[in-house]
Amino acid sequence: MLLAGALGVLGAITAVAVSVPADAAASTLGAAAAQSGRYFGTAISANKLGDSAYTTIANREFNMVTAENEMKIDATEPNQNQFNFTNADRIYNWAVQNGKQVRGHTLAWYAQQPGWMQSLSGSALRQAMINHINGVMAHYKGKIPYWDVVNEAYADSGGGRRDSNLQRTGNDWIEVAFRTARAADPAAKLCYNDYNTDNWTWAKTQGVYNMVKDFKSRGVPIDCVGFQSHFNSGSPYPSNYRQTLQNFAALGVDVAITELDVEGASATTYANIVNDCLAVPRCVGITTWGVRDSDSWRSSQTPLLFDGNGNKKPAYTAVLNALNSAPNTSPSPTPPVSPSASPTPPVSPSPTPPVSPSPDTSPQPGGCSATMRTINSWPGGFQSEVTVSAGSSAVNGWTVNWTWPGGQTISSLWNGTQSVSGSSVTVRNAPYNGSIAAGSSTTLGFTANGTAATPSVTCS
Ligand code: 9MR
Repeated sequence: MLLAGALGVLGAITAVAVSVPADAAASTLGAAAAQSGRYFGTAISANKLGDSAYTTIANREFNMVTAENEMKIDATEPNQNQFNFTNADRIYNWAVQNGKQVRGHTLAWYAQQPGWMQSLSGSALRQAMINHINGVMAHYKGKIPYWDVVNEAYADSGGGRRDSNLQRTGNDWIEVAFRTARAADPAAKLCYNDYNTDNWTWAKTQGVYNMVKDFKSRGVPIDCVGFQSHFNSGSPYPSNYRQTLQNFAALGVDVAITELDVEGASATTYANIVNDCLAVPRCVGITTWGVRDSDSWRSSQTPLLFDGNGNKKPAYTAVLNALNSAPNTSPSPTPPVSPSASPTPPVSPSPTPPVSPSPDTSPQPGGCSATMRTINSWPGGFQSEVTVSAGSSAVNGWTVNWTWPGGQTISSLWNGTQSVSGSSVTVRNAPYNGSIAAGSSTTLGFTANGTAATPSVTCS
C-alpha cells in the first residue's frame, strides 16, 4: 500500500502498482490465514510453556491452539466427578492472553480414558460420558469456538464403528454425546474428529460421511468435521483430498484440518493441502500437530514446519505463500469466531423448565417405581431420564410404561429396549441392568422429538 501510495502521485505509472496485491503479504501463518478469514493453529503442550524458543514461535506464528493432551478425559477428570483443569487452563490462559482462540480436544474417546472410566460399561459408562461432557463444557462455556465432541469412533477398515467400551453402550452414544454437548454450551461448534478419513474412496471416510449425513437429516446437532490428516507412507496425502473436504462441507458442516503433519514435510504436499482448504469455503482453518519437529509425536518423521532448532523449513515457506495467495474472502458465511451467526446456528436450548419428576404411581413397598425427568430440551426435541427404583426387595427384570400426552416420539433410547404402540411406550431392562438391589435404582435415557413432557411412569 505504501508503494501504491508513492506511485500513485506519479499518475502515469500507477498502472504498474495495480498489479501489486491489494494487501501486502502477511509474514506469519496466522496473519496469512486471517486474510481469508481462516485460522492457522498448532497443538500446544503445557509442559513446554516454559521453553521460550517454543513459545516465541508458537506465539508469533499461530492464532489457534489445541491442547495436545491437557483437555482429554484422563487429564480433566482423573477421578470420577473430580474435575481438574490445571494444565488445560494453563494452555487456555496462555492462548487467550496472547490473542489466540482454543479448539477443545476432546470429550468422548476410546483412548486416554482414566482408569475409572476404562472399567465402566453400560449405563454407568453412558452416564459418566454425559457427566464428563457437562463438566468440561461448563468450565469453558462460551469460551471455546470448536469442540471435538467425539474422537476416532470409526474402525480403521470396513466403514463401521470402532469397538470400544463407549460403542458397547449402544450405537447411539455419539448422538447422545452431541446432544449433551449442544445443551452444555450452545455457542460452541460441535465437531466429529478422526484420522484416515482424508481419502474419499476409503470405507472409513464413507462411514463417517454417512453418519454426518444421517445426523444432519435427523437434526442431531453437529456443526463441523475435523480431518486429523496425519500423512505418512501408509496413509499418504490423497489426490482427492479436496473432494473429500468439499463433499463433507456440502452436508452443511464446517470442515477443518485438525492435526496436520506430513512425513518428510514435502513443501509441495503442504502447499497442496493448504490450497485444498482454501478452495473449500467452509474449510475454516488448519492446525499442525506441534510446533517444531522435536515437538512432534512422530518426531523421527520430521513432519512439521519448523525444525528442531526452530528454523523455518521449506514447507513453512510453501504454506505461507499459499495462504498469502488466497482470495481475500471469508471462508464461510460466518467467520469461525462467531458461531452464533452460522448458517446452521447452534440451537439454543429453551430455558430448562424446572425439573418436575412425574409422580410415582407404582406400588410400594417391594416391587419397583419409576420417575421421569427432563435433562435437556431444545426447539423440537428433548432428552429425558427415567429412574427405575427397587422397593424394599430386589428387582430381577423390570418393565416401565408411560403414555405421551402430545405426540412425542423417541428418536433414540439407551439402557433399555422399547416397544411403542401409538402413544404408549413400554421399556424393558437391557441385558445388563435388569437386576436392582433393594433400595437401589438404575436409569434409562432417551432423546425424543416434540415438546418436553414428564408423564407418570408405571413400573412392574
Ligand atoms: O500427540 C498426542 C500424544 O502426545 C499422546 O501421547 C497421544 C496419546 O493418545 O495422543 C496424541 O495426540 C493424538 C490426538 O489426541 C488424536 N489423534 C491422534 C493424535 C496422535 O496420536
